[in-house]
Amino acid sequence: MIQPPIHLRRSVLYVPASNDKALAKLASLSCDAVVIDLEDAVAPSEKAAARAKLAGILGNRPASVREVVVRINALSSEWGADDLAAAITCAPDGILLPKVETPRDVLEAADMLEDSDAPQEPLLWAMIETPRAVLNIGAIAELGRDAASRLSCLVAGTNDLIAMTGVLATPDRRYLMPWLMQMVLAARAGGLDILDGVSNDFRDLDALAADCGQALAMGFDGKTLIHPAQIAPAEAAFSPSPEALADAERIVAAFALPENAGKGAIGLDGRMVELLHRAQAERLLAKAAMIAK
Ligand code: 1VU
Repeated sequence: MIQPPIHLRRSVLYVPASNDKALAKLASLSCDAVVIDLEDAVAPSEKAAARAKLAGILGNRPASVREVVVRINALSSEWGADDLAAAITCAPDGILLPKVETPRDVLEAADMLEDSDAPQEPLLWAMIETPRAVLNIGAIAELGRDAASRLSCLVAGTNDLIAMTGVLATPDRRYLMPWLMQMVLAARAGGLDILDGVSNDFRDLDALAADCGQALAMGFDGKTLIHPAQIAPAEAAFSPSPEALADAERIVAAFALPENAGKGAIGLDGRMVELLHRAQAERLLAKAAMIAK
């Protein structure tokens, strides 16, 4: 199993590149990543103007955001190639590709980055939001094993998936669940991060907290967001709890005892812990250290 590098992607906020007020707000926000959106949040008549703003936005990166990602329009659309070219010149940390349906869709963007002599970053993020993408998810995620693909993160696009399949959007997401779990499994197989889709009711923070708790239990690394009020609940849900951290410290300390040297499995507090649990504990502690920074 591949252990991907640890990124903090608990809270990932979409900001429409056409919304000057929201862009100005960024300076006062702290979250793990922002996605500057050129796609769905931007009307066709505003696409070119929004794209022209990228250099200014990236040149004035918000200080308390770890990653700045640009969501371009699909490369098959009339705007995609210009969006990608503009994004490359602005050197974001990532480029989010919408409507990815096959590995070829990712490799096409990776090839364009390679041809432009872009450095190791930007990494590529891929939206999984169509029935075809779900059916091809194993092959898409497998690209995570090939560094040349630059693929780093999958993003569930639940709004599109609901619209395109006709499933009923229920609060417990029961009809989406099989597809979301397929995405999580594929992401793990490919060594990729995976983010949950957005919660549209941005005033209902209790419902958001429930969605985040569910996404954490399903194995997601974080949540995509549409409003600043959603940042704190997402970060609370996807940060290791004090109890989990205390347990991780106990596991690491137990394996470090001289009597446990060289052992693959030990007893701790009446349960078996194995080296895989120590590896999990170390990852959790490393994540907590990144958050503390
Ligand atoms: O405090 P201020 O008045 O200065 O700022 C407002 C508002 O500008 C700001 N704000 C944001 N800032 C940064 N990023 C955002 N996404 C964002 N949203 C709002 O926060 C202050 C309070 O805002 P508000 O409560 O008055 O809300 P508004 O009516 O201004 O905005 C609501 C919407 C939903 C329109 C806004 O939050 C928004 O545009 N969100 C992002 C929509 C988007 O990007 N959609 C596409 C991605 S989702 C998708 O494609 C699914 C896969």
